[in-house]
Amino acid sequence: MNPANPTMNATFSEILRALEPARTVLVASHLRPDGDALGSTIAFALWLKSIGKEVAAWNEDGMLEKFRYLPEADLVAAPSGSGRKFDAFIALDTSVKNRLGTVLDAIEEPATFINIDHHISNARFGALNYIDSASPATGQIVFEFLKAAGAKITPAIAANLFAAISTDTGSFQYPNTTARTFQVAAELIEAGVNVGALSQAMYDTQPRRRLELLRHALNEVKFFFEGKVASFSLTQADVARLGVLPEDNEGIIDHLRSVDGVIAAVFFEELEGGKVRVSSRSKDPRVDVCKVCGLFGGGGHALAAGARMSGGIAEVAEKFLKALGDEVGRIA
Ligand SMILES: [Mn+2]
Repeated sequence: MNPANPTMNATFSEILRALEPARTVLVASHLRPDGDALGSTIAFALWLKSIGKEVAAWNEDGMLEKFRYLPEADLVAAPSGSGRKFDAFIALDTSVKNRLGTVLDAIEEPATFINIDHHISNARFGALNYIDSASPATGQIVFEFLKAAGAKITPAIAANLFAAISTDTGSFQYPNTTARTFQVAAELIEAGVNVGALSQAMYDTQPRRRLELLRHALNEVKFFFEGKVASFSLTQADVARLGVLPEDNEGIIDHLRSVDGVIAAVFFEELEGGKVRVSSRSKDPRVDVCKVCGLFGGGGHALAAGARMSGGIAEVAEKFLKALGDEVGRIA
């Protein structure tokens, strides 16, 4: 089943053929999941169920509270058991294998390991890989795949894919949003998405503690390199004081990036055990934050990337900002 050239994508029909004999299938996505990871997972799992497969949909973090609005959200569970056997395993939206986290600890590696993703830094760890870095969301690839499979796009599948694509494109605003993305969105709406209700659930329903986090971020924001870079930090002490959950952090960085003159924004989050989670965003394609994160063992997309670094938060911030300054300086 290994393609002769690991840098080449499997075709949709090869993936379909590989799935055909499978009775039990596991679908999973990266830890600290976003809307694309969870929406794609549920949509794929719903289709597999509709064709008679026995399906598990797992994420290390289970189903996050803030994505409970996704239809059939209960399908997603945290991994359970050990040495679990599945005939096939589909990893979605996951750039490197270890981002599957504890999902990997619970299973025996299946023969049919399928990796579908849109991260340019994807390590092609599957036996069958379908990586399209031109796609703005894994959800858009899953849509194309389901169309190729002749799947019926039910309202629940449609809403999950719409949420996946909407959240990963910043609501159809990021530069990788193409005419095709809007065509796919239109087809999903025709298949039964209630855009108003779904968008309100996605963008206008945040817990108050997230506003407290935003207040903290706006108080703490610092500008560097003549205002081209903005960053803020969140320590464990801040987390305890504000009572925020890891899932609250998503999107706060966009407020920094949105400032006129800022090209790149960075968010440093102190984790337990002497680690720091770095999230970075760029709004100029010439400033490649994936490259900068790559210097520290991370990855992602050119305009949105992350890394986990060891060390104190101040020391990590200094190191990262220096490297980012070099990248930003190249276009000055
Ligand atoms: Mn994604």
